[in-house]
Amino acid sequence: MSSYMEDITQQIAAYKTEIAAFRPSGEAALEAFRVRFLGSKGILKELFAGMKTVAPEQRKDFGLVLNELKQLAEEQYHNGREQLQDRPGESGGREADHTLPAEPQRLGARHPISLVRSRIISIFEKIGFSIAEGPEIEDDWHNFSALNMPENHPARDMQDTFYVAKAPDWVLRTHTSSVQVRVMEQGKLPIRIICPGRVFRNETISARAHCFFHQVEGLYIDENVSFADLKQTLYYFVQEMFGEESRVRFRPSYFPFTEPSAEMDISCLICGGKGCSVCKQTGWVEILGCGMVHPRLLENCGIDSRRYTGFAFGMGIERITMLKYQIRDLRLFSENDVRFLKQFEGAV
Ligand code: 2U9
Repeated sequence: MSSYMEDITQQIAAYKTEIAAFRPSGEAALEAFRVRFLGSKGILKELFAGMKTVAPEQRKDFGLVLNELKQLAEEQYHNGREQLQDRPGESGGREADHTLPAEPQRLGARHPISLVRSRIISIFEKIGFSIAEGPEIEDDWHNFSALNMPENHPARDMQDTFYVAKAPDWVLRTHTSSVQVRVMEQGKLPIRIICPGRVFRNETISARAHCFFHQVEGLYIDENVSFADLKQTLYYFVQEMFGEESRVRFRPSYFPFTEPSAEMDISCLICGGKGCSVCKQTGWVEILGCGMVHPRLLENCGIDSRRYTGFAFGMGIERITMLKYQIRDLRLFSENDVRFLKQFEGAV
């Protein structure tokens, strides 16, 4: 065998090994392979062109070897193309088809507490209430003393309240009334605010109670504010929140911060007042507490109680939400179970 034939045979063996081992890393690598071996100025073209320098008696065998090499290169090229097409992602593979319909975008759902909180806010905003917010960690004065809750009041007990520090006392606020106190202390009258926010109580967790929940409290202080204003405001709220057929009733009650005080019930949403298991056969369900602001509170905050009067109310957002959406267990609100949360998709 001539030295040219020896050299070229070795070279062909090396090409064969290289071709057989080829696995494209991406489109660019596959194209480079095609150009190198199968292109119009590629290795195979050059090898076939060299045929004429091969001795005539060896030409047939040499041709067979070259054809085999060409076939292998073509096979590897096609295998490589298939391999890239099966591979997802941008490192090669199928080009993105922009004509296909878009993948549907999954929107999350608003949390039911957030939905109801927004609804309550917009109902009161329509009649001139603005929103006030304050700290979740409060001092003794704003959470208890200013609100006519004396030293020995049971709510101050460590069993009921989370203390962050003692003497001086700092607590996780047990209601958003502390925000109203802060607004009253600013001394700008009249006041017409609602105070939404998270509150904390040292309760055993159950279907009906939790160690944190959400409140919206309201306060209206001006000259000549009466219990009739309170009743009409809350009646308007109920009609907007629960529908025009809803009826309300007020029962006398006691709170240290209001005098007189009342609890407000609405006609049962399930039976319309006929009596069922939800309303315990009474036809009524309690939704909030309210009353005329105790004159001592006004004075505590530097407001002249002979000139000004006011009403206040407080409700638990969880309670309103449970009634509105017929939710039986308060713990569902904080368990983050998507099966529960998904049910509020699309609610606004
Ligand atoms: C000031 C003056 C008066 C707020 C009020 C209630 C009655 C009440 C409860 C409802 C369910 C709390 O979430 S709940 O447990 N609230 O019954 N809240 S009157 O009275 C105030 C607040 C601030 C300065």
